Amino acid sequence: MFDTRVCKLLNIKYPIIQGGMAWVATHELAAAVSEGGGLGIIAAGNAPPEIIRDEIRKVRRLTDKPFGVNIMLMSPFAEDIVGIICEERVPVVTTGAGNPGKFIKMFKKHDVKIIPVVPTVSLARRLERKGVDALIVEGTEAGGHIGELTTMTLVPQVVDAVNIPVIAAGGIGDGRGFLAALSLGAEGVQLGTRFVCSLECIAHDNFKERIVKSKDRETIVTGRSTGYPVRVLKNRFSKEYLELEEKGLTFKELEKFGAGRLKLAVKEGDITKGSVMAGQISGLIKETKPCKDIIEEIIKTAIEKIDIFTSFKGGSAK
Ligand code: TUI
Repeated sequence: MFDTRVCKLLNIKYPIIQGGMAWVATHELAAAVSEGGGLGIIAAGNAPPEIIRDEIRKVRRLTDKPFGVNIMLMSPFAEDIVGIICEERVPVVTTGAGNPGKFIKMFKKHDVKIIPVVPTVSLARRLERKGVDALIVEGTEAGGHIGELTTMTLVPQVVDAVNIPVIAAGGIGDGRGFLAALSLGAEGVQLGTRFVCSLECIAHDNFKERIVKSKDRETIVTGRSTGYPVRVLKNRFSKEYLELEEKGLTFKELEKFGAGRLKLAVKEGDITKGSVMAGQISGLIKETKPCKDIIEEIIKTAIEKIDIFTSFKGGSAK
């Protein structure tokens, strides 16, 4: 039933892709998602290239299923990471925080499938012309670095503008969100925050608990003044960051203030002074469980709910 182009392209059972979250998306999480029938992703973040080579080799020891690497294009090591992905023959690459245009030829040459995250219709069109395999269309509900438009509005606009498969991201955390995304014309989903709260994710328990305990209005966006908006959960760090933005600190000064904060939250568990990047779906997440269970529940719910559409058939719109 969920035999979409995304499953065929990526050679996976379910069209569920894990977000490429810096510090969080390690080989442990990637292997668990891939073993569960989705596509696990190792996030390169700002990590040095050799660390990522090691992560790629480690994921291969844990699973023989397809997996991918996410390149954060603002990383100083982005170009070297591209080289390693090609050398190691990684099957799939996702990109974020920029335009991967200049790397597309290199990926094609090495038979690496390329799926960029896009926040606009114009970038989606441009990248389709350059030959990318699919697009992750991410709404502003997502955690971390975000665009302006919501998933609900952006996904159908990109679906209408391109012919390649679209994967919806931002604000999806369960089977209802999955089915909604398919209704908008997406052929797969990417989940970030939901997989943070998984058993296999190496994020500190404080980080996971902060998400599990959060309510609907607990994310805010820092960095709007710098042109690099980032969605995080409210805490002392985000409050101070916003105050410094109000005072008019420059991008460089704010960058210095924010340096090392994601690692502090994810690895050390300091959820007061660290940056707890998470999406608006945080309020929906009530427990930490294995990736396999997260994936299977999504599929089970979607199959149950799909009956809603068949019941419409005999309705008044006939
Ligand atoms: O990339 C993300 N989310 C991220 S990256 C990130 S990195 C980081 N930041 C602080 C500390 C440690 C690590 C955190 N969260 N999501 C995908 C995404 N890509 N969202 C928006 C975009 C995007 C934006 C502009 C993609 C392309 C783009 O293109 C601009 C252009 O040049 O056309």
